[in-house]
Amino acid sequence: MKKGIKPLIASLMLPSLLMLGACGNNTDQTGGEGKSDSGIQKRTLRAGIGLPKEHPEGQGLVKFKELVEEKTDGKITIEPYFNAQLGDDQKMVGGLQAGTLDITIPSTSPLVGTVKQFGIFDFPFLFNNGEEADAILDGPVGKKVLDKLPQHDLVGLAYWENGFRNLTNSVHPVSSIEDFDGLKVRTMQNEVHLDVFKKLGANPTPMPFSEVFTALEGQTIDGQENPLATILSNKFHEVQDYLSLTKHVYTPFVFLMSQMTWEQLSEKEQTIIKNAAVEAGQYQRKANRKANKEALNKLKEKGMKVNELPQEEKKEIKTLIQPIIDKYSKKYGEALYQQMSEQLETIRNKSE
Ligand code: KDG
Repeated sequence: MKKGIKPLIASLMLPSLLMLGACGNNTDQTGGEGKSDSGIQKRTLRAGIGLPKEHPEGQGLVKFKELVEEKTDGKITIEPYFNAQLGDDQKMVGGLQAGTLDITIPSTSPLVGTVKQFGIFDFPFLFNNGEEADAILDGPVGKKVLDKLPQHDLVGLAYWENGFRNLTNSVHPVSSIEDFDGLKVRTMQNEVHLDVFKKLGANPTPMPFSEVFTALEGQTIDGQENPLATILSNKFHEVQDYLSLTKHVYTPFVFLMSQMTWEQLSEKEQTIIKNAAVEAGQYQRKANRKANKEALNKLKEKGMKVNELPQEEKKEIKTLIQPIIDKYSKKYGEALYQQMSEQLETIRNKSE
């Protein structure tokens, strides 16, 4: 075997081996005893995310762990895995569907291949602020989308926040539509994002989050787009010179549990887990907004050249990409999109 090939194989196999470990332990805990309809059984639930522990998503998962272990007197323990140790988002979601992993909290964007309705949250410039996003996601529209998950062996317990996305690249500042021209931009595996960046003249490449830093470092792509806290906590400033404050899309996280795991839980356990996911989500949203506010100055201190995308350019982009929204709102459900638009209009009228 070629020298050096063994470490490569080992590193590729690690997420699967860890996932199998998760599967074995979980089955041991609950295998022969079946479902208890009242009490709380001793069990370990394994949760994987793609971001670092110090990112607000990681802090939210730690909060969830504390809440569950406190409310079950330690009978249920949560074992967190960070930094895509168990694989990228789609691989971890597949683990939930296969019953080899219990919990993951991905962005909704790469889930559109499973539940297409998540795609309505990917429309550019949809929300003006986090409060609007909370109202939609925690309201009837967000619930309707979560209700599609059980038919895909998944249970959605809460929405958390990834946040408003901004563009970084290593070529030049982006302050007009023309500046997108030819930029090799990594996007999430999401058809709306791909179509939008193509329409702007960029050359988009869909890629799992776990591969982005290496691709930027190797300059196989020029740029990527993410919320500021994600840019900072993943050290993208080390391989990107320019940060353009576009806030072009708001991305939710969704707290997912394997339906196989969920159905093993008693009603009491389900209530504790659900309430902990919601409470940790409120905590995570607050932490995320604080971290994103603070990240901008830290990124400037680390040498990133920062510019705003002017409002008139944003208006021009909105007009340019409207046919994409028309196309996908039909695909994802005209009535659902209409309901979301009407709820947003009501919120905005009240705030005037
Ligand atoms: O698991 C981490 C990803 O879900 C999150 O970082 C998604 O914004 C994201 C991206 O760019 O993939």
